[in-house]
Amino acid sequence: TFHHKERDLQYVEDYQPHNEELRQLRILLYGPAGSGKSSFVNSVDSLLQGRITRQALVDATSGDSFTAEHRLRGPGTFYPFAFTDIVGLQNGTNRGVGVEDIKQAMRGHVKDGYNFNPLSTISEDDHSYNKTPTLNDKVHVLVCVVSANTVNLLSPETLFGFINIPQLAILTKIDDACLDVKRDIKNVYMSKSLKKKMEELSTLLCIPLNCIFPVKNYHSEIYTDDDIDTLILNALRPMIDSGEDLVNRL
Ligand SMILES: Nc1nc2c(ncn2[C@@H]2O[C@H](COP(=O)(O)OP(=O)(O)OP(=O)(O)O)[C@@H](O)[C@H]2O)c(=O)[nH]1
Ligand SMILES: [Mg+2]
Repeated sequence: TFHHKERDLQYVEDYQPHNEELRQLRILLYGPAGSGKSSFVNSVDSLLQGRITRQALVDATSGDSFTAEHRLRGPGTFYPFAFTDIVGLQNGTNRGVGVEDIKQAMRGHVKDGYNFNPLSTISEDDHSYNKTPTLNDKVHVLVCVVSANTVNLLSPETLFGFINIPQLAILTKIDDACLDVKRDIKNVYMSKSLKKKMEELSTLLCIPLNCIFPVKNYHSEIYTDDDIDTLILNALRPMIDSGEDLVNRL
């Protein structure tokens, strides 16, 4: 798994949606504040640019905005996949976006600029409610972002049960959670504690273990690194593939 960087990177760079109506695959990252959503977007951007970039603001939870849109610029134009990040409701707090609203957003009913309210869900009368979503308004892949040191803080609210789009998860901050991984990221698949976290997450979210990807985000690095890139690609490729599969099934 640590030898395919060039091949996987090429695959991602060459990706074009089969369906010509699709402008971009929309990948929704949701997870608690501080779980590493913005850092993941930056990490993908850094991977693609080959240098550390800061496209999304890290540590920037501010005011009432619980969502952000991120398109990634390629050599000529934008890549045909984009990330939306949504702060999920957390245990014991009133901050974040509830599951019902996230479901509405996934179906394409929530227009850009809508201010999510943790205490109420969007109604069909709201002017930000899109009554007739098209393929391009919908979310095509749902990714749960959880930090390896806080898996158990995830609220049961985050359960989506049966939804008609592919669901994956990334486990971030694996360097923080495991000393062996901090020392050498290649130890990731040997770590018993991380394996346990991934199993916990799999049970909690009811998604199979092979849909959960350990990631170390770029957060303090000055240069990109092949091993970090490899894990990011291991997570990114299945996101693209499962989104592409979904669109072709619709
Ligand atoms: N050690 C380590 N730190 C990380 C990693 N990913 C993110 N961080 C740090 O965790 C903190 C939170 O990361 P963000 O990317 O801002 O998290 P977020 O999910 O976007 O948070 P909100 O926007 O508040 O919802 C930052 O200080 C990051 O530098 C990681 O893989 N390893
Ligand atoms: Mg963020």
